[in-house]
Amino acid sequence: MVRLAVIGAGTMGMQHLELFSQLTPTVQITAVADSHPPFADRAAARVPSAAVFHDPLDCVAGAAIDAALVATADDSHYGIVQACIARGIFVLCEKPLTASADQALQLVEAERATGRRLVQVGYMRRYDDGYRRLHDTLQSGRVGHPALISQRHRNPLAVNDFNANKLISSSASHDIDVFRWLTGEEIVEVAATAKASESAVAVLLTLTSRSGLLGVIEVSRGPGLHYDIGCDILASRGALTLTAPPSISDSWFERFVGGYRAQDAAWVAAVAAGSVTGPSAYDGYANNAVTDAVLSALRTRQAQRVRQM
Ligand code: ISE
Repeated sequence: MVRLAVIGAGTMGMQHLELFSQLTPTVQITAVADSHPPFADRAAARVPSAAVFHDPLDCVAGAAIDAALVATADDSHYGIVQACIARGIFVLCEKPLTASADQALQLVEAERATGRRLVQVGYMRRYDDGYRRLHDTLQSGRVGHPALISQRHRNPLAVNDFNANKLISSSASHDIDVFRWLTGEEIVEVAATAKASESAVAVLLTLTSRSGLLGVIEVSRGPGLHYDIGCDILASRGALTLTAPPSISDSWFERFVGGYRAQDAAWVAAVAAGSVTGPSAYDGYANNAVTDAVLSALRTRQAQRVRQM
């Protein structure tokens, strides 16, 4: 049985809490934490037996736990994950792992110093049926080698009011991870351009991998958009398209609930077995390194090399 803390009880934290509640008896939520007291209280109301903390770091330091799910504000991930590593606690952290590649690299090194894998990053698309089919087909070699991966990531204004920078650092981190995962290659060069018009924001990214594979990502938000995710692959012996579930809603959680459920269940099973195998701290670091380069490309209006160890 895995004793779990749910740290961060905003929208995403509460969704994870519900998914983990369905995994009893393998997992027991023994602690909940949020620095916003009403959020901590609503999590506590859902799991009355859990200890309640109003400071995530107090929770990591003092709760009776083996593992933590971190779904707090993006810029707080670094300190919380660092504390989990220091205490030897398994941690599933929502994306992005940290706010910069430098911070993420520190986590990679801290985890390495423990001699075991403790960190997983929440790139849940790797657990989605449609993306898994794309991955399996590419691995089988049936369509040859990928040459171009084009991705579409549109958000309804009602659930996403991000500016261009935040669309890149938060939303596009999924698409960046998909590119790395499907190609099995690191991204070495990026370019970015953005256009904001009233409440609509569109960002276009281009990616080039080490061997020259290309990626194009449109990430946007605006009035009249539905949550719309697409992925098309041009490969040397054929083309592939992501097949989506039949009902498309405006909620990213509904679109990806299968992926979140599979991710959380696989993570708990791995923690119970004493090791984690999903997206690693290094994946989080590589993603942060690409994001840093993309933000710099947007600022300078010039293509940028990705600085990655
Ligand atoms: C959100 O933070 C997510 O994680 C969703 O998966 C993503 O599609 C959305 O754009 C983000 O706002």
